Amino acid sequence: LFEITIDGVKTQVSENTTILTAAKNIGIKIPSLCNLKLDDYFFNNHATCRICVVEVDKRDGLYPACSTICWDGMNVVTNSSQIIQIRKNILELLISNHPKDCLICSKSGECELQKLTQEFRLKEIRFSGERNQFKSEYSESIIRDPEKCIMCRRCETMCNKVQTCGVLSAINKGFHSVVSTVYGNNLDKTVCTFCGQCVSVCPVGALHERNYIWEVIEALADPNKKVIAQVAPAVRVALGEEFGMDVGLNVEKKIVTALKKMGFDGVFDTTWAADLTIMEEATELKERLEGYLSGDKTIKLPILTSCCPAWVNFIEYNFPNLLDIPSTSKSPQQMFSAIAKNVWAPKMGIDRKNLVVVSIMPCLAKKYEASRTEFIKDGNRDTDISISTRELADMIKYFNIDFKEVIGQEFDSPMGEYTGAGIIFGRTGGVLEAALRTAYEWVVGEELKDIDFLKLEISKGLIVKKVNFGPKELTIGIAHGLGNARKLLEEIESGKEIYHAIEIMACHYGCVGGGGQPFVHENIDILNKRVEALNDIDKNCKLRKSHENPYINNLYNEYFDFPCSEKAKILLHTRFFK
Ligand code: HC1
Ligand code: SF4
Repeated sequence: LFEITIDGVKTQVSENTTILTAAKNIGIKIPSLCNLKLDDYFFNNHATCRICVVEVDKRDGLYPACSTICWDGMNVVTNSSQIIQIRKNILELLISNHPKDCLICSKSGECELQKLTQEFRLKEIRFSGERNQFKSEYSESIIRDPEKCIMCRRCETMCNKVQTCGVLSAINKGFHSVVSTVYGNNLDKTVCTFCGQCVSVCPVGALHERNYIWEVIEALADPNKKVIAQVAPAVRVALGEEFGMDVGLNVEKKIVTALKKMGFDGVFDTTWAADLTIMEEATELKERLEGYLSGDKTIKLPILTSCCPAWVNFIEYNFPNLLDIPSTSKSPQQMFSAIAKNVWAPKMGIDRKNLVVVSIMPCLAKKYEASRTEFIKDGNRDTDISISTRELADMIKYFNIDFKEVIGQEFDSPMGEYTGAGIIFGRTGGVLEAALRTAYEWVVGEELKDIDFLKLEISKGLIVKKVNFGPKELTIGIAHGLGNARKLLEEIESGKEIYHAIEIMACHYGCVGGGGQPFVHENIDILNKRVEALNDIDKNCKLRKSHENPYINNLYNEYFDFPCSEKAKILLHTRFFK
């Protein structure tokens, strides 16, 4: 530890602390734009924007606070007439080269450049700038507006260092510099997984979701269409943030009422389908485990969860030789829609072409998943439209619904009832935990009394654990972030460690940190609170194991007979493509 002084306040700092962090620790705010530290998982310190300049020891020149490491006895001034003039110049230069369509920008209200401009009370831009002439680029999930790129390079750090996807990197010089894909290709012509984590950290509107709100509203306005919604587990513990409600508050009942007020004919729960996914996936796990333990050399382990569509893209692009090990069970989104279109609609006398299934997801890759050809029948998608939590918030605002005051109601039945196992799908480790709760009882043949037996520390991002499974011990791996997934897959390829089951989620903390969730900016604690909220819902559920869901059991009795039956394989399973 050594002592430094910031704006006349003495403070002790440890080695390798930046001025920005030291100031933050004593409540002195230095404006910054490119710098972003979420936790050990994500740290962008390219020092490109220079908004955070400060004076040090009355020396000549200014120092970027984000990348200058403190030294003993240092004396820092964060605001002086010189600094303020320079900051104003920097901000003006940045904005001179930025489109000024803030009124209709997708990031308006959340944009960190807009916020900084307001905080600085900037009233003029003296420079004309030399605007980049980059084209916007569209994919099913994500839109890139390179004209808005401010070269903070957060997306590049996320895509390359954290996700190890290598899709985005800085090109060109001066006014022409921008973060781009290879040859400026559309994201869908690259190995982009559509994880949307770059969108989560982009401070401006250069990367944002493709918005499908107006397609939903058009369907709602069409008298010939029946429109139903499915709501993902993680949406309910994040949507309230958009309306100033407590972080982690479960607003599922209010969501149902809000959607009904908009004109949805049915509002169901993806969590119900998560229980269905577990029935299929736990059966696969049981069959593969029993085969493997009996010495059948043709059985391959580990089984990999496959409900995260960005993760599926990642393995398809990067590890095509491992495509025979993921579970073939469809994701809950796709299971729900398959049942809605093929079982529920005929029962209700609705032609599948007149039924519009809207999924409300914390995820941007779900938009892409819905468009995959294996989920389209005779030109009609199973999931017609997927919108994000943020898009749902916007829709509620368009419809002028006072969300805070709305009286909640239950999801429609059936396809609305869930167990605690389904709800924890929305956080890291939850899918595997849910599968093991069921597989334990099926394989070991006795009741699992200690339901919380996994005790996961999910903030670690990569968990390898031995768990007691009756008389046997299983080795499981759990990863969030595709870089962590890569480490596990490389271990499988090398045969270094024998895993029995692995769960992978592309996003930080799982779906609660999805690319379509309300922005957390630098407040990682929000993700922890969303996780705790899902855990609380699980703990308060009367039923906490998917195989105890009576509505799922009815479906098997009436339609599929048993999990992984021939009928179930047709409707509830999928395949992967090299
Ligand atoms: Fe997820 Fe899933 S948990 S993928 O994280 O398996 O998006 O919430 O809906 O499909 O249920 C997302 C969340 C979600 C699916 C489920
Ligand atoms: Fe990279 Fe994910 Fe963004 Fe695609 S969506 S560019 S994979 S961070």
